[in-house]
Amino acid sequence: SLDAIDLQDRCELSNRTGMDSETLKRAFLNNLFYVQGKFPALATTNDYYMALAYTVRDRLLQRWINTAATYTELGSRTVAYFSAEFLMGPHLGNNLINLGIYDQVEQGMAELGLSLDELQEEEEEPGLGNGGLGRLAACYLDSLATLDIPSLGYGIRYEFGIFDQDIRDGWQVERTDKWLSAGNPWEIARPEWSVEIKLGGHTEHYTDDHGNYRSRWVPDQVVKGIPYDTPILGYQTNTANTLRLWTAEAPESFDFRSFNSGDYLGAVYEKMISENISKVLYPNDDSSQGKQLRLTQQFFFVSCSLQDMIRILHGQNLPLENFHKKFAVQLNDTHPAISVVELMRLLIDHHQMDWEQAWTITHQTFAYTNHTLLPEALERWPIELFGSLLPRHLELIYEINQRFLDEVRIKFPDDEERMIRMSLIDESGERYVRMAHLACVGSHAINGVAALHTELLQKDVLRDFYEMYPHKFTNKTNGVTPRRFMVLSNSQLSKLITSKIGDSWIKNLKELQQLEQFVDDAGFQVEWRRIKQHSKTELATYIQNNNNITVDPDSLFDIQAKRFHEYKRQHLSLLHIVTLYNRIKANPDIEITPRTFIFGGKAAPGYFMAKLIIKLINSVGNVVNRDPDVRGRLKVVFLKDYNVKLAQRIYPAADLSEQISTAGKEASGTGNMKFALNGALTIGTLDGANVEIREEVGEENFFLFGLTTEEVYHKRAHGYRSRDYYHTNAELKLAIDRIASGFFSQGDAELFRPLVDDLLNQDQYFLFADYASYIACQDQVAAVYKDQTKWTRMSILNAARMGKFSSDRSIEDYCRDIWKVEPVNVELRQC
Ligand code: CR1
Repeated sequence: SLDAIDLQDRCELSNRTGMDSETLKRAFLNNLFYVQGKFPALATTNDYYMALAYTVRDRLLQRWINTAATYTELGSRTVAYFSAEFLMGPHLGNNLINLGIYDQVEQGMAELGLSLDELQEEEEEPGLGNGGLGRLAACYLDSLATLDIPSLGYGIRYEFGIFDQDIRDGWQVERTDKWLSAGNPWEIARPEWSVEIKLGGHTEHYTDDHGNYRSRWVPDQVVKGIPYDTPILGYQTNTANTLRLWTAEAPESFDFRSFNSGDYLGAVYEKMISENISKVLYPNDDSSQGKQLRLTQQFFFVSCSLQDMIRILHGQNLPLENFHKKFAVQLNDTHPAISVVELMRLLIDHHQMDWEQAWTITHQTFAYTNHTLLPEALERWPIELFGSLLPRHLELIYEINQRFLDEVRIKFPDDEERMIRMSLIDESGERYVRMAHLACVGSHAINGVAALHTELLQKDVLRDFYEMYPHKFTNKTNGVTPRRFMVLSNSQLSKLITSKIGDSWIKNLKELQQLEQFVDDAGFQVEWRRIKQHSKTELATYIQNNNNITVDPDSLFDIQAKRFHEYKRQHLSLLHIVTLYNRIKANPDIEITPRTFIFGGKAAPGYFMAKLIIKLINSVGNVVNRDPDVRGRLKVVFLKDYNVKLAQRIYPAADLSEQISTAGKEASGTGNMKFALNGALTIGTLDGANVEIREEVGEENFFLFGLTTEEVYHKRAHGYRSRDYYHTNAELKLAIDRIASGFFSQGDAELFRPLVDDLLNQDQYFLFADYASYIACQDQVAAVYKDQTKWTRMSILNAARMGKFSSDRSIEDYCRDIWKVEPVNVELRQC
């Protein structure tokens, strides 16, 4: 135990790389003493967590330094993943898994009387993302490192990540996320690599000594970007890549000037304004707000990163002309699209390169991933706002546009309409810069994130660009990392799988296919079911403790966990719940498959309808969970503050995964993959990656319902009237009437009126059109669940056939088709 180890002993421990249980234990106590300055009697759980984190970090550092040294020596071609969001989730558990020391550490901690689970719980997760897009970036960093691909993640070190969600009286309440307040043991600041960023001001034009016409940017504000590095270790490899996030500060020189002029408060104000840039993550998923601070954030991290890359290039004695040979930059949506112009500016204005060469380098450097078809998410910036913040960039955009439109004119003569549609500038009313167009023109590759999504991009949203540059387009179906979302979060299932087929599935997920040989093995089925039951029981305990609701682990766990958005249709699931409830009220003895409906997810703070849907879930839950007629057969649970940590508890416990977006709206989805990998069956539409999941697992193992994308388009074009469905479907009418009457809101018939009115009069997302098909499909789900052998069989087949959806496969596709980059082996040397 802790007390048994002599204080004197602890001071003498210094081994920072050993991985055996004894060495780890001693290093841990050493860190408690020297880093936290504590001994066991005074230590808090946080002290223990920090001591363990530093113990793990020491073991990462050796790999990290070796990796950097190897890349520097070899001048390796490197992927730079530019993303405004990295939703990393807790580092501790993942690093233990990837180092291969999870079990040793768990045992070592237990010997000291500590629980590794509790220590992991202590970590405040870095929630520097909203949802799928940010989490995808995190999965991709894991796969890049695991596949030994030299890479850097570049983004923003938001002081406040995605808000913490509280529920009060059934409503979402936002609280600021103070993830840095207890310190962050995983990052290292690198102030020596700070860079300066210009903002605002005007441009000047002059002729240089060689008689060349040149431009320069005279900003009215300069801020400093300071990089903070976090090591990203691959699974069972020596490769540890870097996530480099930028913090904004005021440069000393500026403070100084104001200070000398006596304007002390002015100087401090300047500092405050600068620091605002990296203060907070915009909490909108799939929508753009068009705020100046957001554009500033985008430019800030992009300019910092490109300057950093030029420094690295010079550091390896490579000429600037080789920029695109040294780096492949992936633009994660249009958020970093301004980098196309910033790289042009750096090459032309700072390094005197001519336009043609600068453009060749630039467009060979960048590739663009589109993540959404929703029009409200396509970023555009009013010209005024853009020009006042980035005057030089606006000039460059005009020049890029002119040359681009000349190309369009040559390829499509006499097609004025096309030129207007494709221009980088939207001139239909107030003038805007169209960031997706900029990304398309400035990149050599463009991709969607699922087969259907890429097809729709080509046919619809980016059709003109597809016709112009068909060779640029490819599909790259999303994937998820099996390390975090199986090995770490579902250790029992992982161990069962490994006991049957060995552990190479963890790096080669296609090998899960071998599980098919056990699908009819009764013993294996029993084990499979026992583990699912175990995870459900654990989630039930969590629900009991957090929501004070008792749920039955034998009931069907029906889960929808994702951001709240009308297109994702959490309220369609609600209509199903109300329908089941109505059936019970009409006939209390009706035979019904017991179900626990679990929801998790945040709504954008300004998205009224999404927040109203959360309120409705809680209101329906309050009635259904207490009604004696229900006899506990239905439970509705809203789990607050859905984040990566909670997601890791949820996936293993799901029987049914709700993937019920309106066809043509969800670009891919990635939760759908994590659920199925953990053996949940999917009820879903033919949307996003659902299409490919169904193809892989087999249509007989997937609960399909709803309109297809084409049917939705067709209905919309021919005047969809949701009210007709309401009048012709008695169960639907009853469900809507119950909600509208105030039955779930203590008689208040006004509360949910905006939602009900919208569904009756608009129903943009075709809930009513899909209702009957959804209910029929859910009835079938309930019937199959009663046959546990059949269900288990389907569950095993789902997991066994998910190999395609590893983020390793996605990254291999990007490496081969877009980045043209090869793995680099890192040898461990003594540092
Ligand atoms: C999409 O909505 C997709 C992720 C990751 C989201 C989701 O379907 O799985 O991206 N898009 O590709 C998004 O956040 C800003 O757009």
